[in-house]
Amino acid sequence: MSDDYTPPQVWSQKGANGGQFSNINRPVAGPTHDKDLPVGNHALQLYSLATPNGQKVTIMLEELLEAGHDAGYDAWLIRINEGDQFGSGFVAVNPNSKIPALMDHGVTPPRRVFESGSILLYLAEKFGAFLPADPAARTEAMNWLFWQMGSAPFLGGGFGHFYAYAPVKVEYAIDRYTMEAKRQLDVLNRHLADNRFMAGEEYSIADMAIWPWYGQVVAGKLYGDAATFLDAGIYGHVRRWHDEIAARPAVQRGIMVNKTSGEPSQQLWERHDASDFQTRTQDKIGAE
Ligand SMILES: N[C@@H](CCC(=O)N[C@@H](CS)C(=O)NCC(=O)O)C(=O)O
Repeated sequence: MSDDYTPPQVWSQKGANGGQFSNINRPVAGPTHDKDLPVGNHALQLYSLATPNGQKVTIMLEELLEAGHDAGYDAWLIRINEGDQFGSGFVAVNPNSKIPALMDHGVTPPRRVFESGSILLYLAEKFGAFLPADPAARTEAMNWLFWQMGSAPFLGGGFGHFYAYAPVKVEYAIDRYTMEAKRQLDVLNRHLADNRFMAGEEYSIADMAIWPWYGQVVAGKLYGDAATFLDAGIYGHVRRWHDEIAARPAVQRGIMVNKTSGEPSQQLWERHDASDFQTRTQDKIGAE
């Protein structure tokens, strides 16, 4: 790896590039191996991992249950660093081989839903929840949901990757994506100065999409010391909004599902029943 690279006329793969995800990066789509996905007892089957994209959906499912909806679900662990997303069963649910992916067996024939924003919208419409009924507020929720889907790759794939994961620290790349991450945080901060939630007074799927990324980075929960590097203290309105949402019991449960790192008491590798939060976390399983 050097800083005087001249791209050849046609790119070709040279093998692992040494990055944190080099073992799963590949230039082609499709399955690498045959593997069926497990199916549990609930209508909704989630295949995921507790990255910010995965947490959006488990937060939504726990919020639906908390609000009394019949949204029971099984959450199965997809270990992306071991290539589970390239199994034939997973690719049939999401041809893009990325978590989260959902199957709804409550409809005939069973329906696949992929892309976290699509899953949030699907669940919001299915249960008639967390999407404002008022057309103006609903449009605002959709504006911010789509903003998140377009913007987060700059925060995660751009800033997070080059600041925390790349095998070399490239000043140009870190500079470019830090500038954009800070600009996006300022977009949110200005909006949240005048709005309690993203779509106004009502907590919605737009908040659930944005919180695990931008909320968590401001709270110092993503990419090591990124909050210090980004001078996150200046985004006070984002922090106020983060803290209000972080206090919700459904959010506290949602971020534990399919989590494989951090405090063992906060890791629920698979979720099949509400009682799993009390009985199946890694501190309890490890002690069995
Ligand atoms: N736009 C997609 C992005 C999903 C995504 O990037 N998932 C990552 C984890 S956060 C993944 O599965 N990566 C595995 C891989 O790239 O092979 C969504 O929002 O659902």
